[in-house]
This record gives sequence, structure tokens and C-alpha cells, in this order.
Amino acid sequence: MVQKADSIWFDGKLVPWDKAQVHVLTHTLHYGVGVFEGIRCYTCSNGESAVFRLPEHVERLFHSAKINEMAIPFTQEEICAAIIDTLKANKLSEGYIRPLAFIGAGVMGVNPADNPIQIIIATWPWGAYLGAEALEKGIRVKTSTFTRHHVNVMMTKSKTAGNYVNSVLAKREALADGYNEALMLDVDGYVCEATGENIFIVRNGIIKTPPLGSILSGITRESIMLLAEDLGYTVVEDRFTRDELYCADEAFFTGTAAEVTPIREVDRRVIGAGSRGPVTKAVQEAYFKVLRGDNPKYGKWLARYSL
Ligand code: PPE
Repeated sequence: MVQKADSIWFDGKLVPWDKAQVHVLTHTLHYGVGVFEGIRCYTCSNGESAVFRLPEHVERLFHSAKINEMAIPFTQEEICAAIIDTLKANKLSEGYIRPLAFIGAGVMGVNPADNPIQIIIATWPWGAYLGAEALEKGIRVKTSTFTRHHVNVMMTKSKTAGNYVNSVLAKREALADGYNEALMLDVDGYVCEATGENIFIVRNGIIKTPPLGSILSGITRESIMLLAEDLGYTVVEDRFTRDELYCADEAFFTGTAAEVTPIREVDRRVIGAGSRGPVTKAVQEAYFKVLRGDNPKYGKWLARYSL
């Protein structure tokens, strides 16, 4: 169960958690055209808190809305401020932030016409997405029978609610089959991403990640690419196949929720030594250092607030 907080920001004001309700004819509930973000905040080593890459996440929310022709009736600055207000109201120093813009009730049918565009911001504590052990020991992954979206079927640069039906199908299949996560291939059969994570492989010290084709343009992905380059690694964006993944020295997932999670097995093939590899460990540590406010170069990535 999501841990209940005091308030949810709803269309411009903070309302009590239990009062944040919508009508059953909310358009998004029927047709899936809603856009959301997943953002994390952390307690820094100086005791302050900070939201990681807040403006970038809010900008992506607005891009998702644009792609779906939804006019959010607030500015990006207002949503950034509202997120900080919600965290303060909920006294949350470390956790997860979920803004969701959706099409409200009005007409039914696939043309939402003038139905209102509504927006909420919820926050809750969220520990390691794939389990506490996963960050250190790595996870077991299975190639999904579900293909990731074609770029002209769903808009893959948007975090559209409806896109995640594909993720839910794949995730449940992988879990039912005894794995921790699903690896999704693109329509051409190349490695794409996971249900809620981007993927990286490491081979002979070179780090590789799929290009921005049908993947979500992950903010963690971009951060990790920069941090890995700072550490002296070469990072390339290139397509690769599942058998290239099988033979990688290391592999890991990135995402706001998943952070940097090592992959220790794919389709019963052990990846590298079967545990978190040295490159994965190095980029993971560099990432957590930034999140804790201990890398001045990336202080600009932190929107600090005090409770
Ligand atoms: N691909 C997908 C499909 C995806 O949903 C995410 C985030 C990513 C890649 C990584 O993007 P970024 O967070 O910007 O690095 N998935 C979010 C939702 C997870 C959920 O279960 O809900 C997240 O990590 O917050």
C-alpha cells in the first residue's frame, strides 16, 4: 500500500489525501490519455533535502502533455513550486513525487473536446524499486513476449498513462515467471528498455545504451551518461541485440524509481560474474554521490528545500 500523506496538490491547491477524488467518467480513466512523471527527492548529507532534476522532469511532463494535445493550465514554474509545497506540506524529506495531468469528465468518446485538463501531485516514501538487495546484488531479467511500442503506435517520448499497459503486461509476466523485471525488445527485435527503466551494457570498458528511438528519454539515463564520461568511460548510443546483452561483462538498468540497478542474469544466462560489476558500482556510487549533494559539479541538478 502507498503510505498515506497529509495532502495531495489538486488543480492549484493542497487538499486532504482522502478528498483527492475524481468522477468515474473522468476521460483518462476510460481512454488512458493522461501524462505523468516520476521524480525522487533525497535527504542530502548536510541534512537538507533536494529534488533531483526537478525542472527537467517538469519540462518532460509538459512535453508529454504537448504530444498528447493537453494544455496544462499552469506554468512549468508553478508546477515546480507546487511540488516543493507538496513535499513541505507532507514533511517528506526523501521519497517519490508523482505529478499526473489528466483529462477530466465532460463528454465521452475518443474526442475529449473541452473536457478540463486537471493535474495532481502526490508524494510518498518509496524505497528501492526492485528490492533493497537489488541495488547491490543485481536482478534476474527475462525477455518479454510483449514488444515495446512502435514509434507511430504510441508516442514513446511521452510518459502517457496508456503506454504503461504494455509495461504492466510485461512486468506481470516476468514476475509470474519468477524474474524481477522484463526486458523489452523494440519492433525490430533490438534491446529497447524495461517496463520502467532504461538499459546499459558494458563490454571491454565501453558503455553502451540504445539510442533515443522507441525508448523513453530517461533523465537518469542522461545523468548516468554524463557521470560515466566524467569517470573516464566511453559511452555510446547504439542498437544492440539480446545476445550481445547475454555476452556483456556487465549490464544495468537506470530510472528514477530503479536508480542504478545491476542485472545479474538474463534469460537464464549469467551476466559477467553474476554480481554487480566494477563499472556498474562506479557509476552507481557517482550517482548516489550527486543525489546526496556531494558532487558540487552537479549541485545544479538539485532543487533544495528544507522542511
Ligand atoms: N523507461 C520507461 C518506460 C520508464 O517508465 C522510465 C521511468 C524510464 C525509462 C527511466 O526514465 P527516468 O526516470 O527519467 O530516468 N519510470 C518511472 C515509473 C516507474 C513506475 O513504476 O511507475 C520512474 O522510474 O519513476
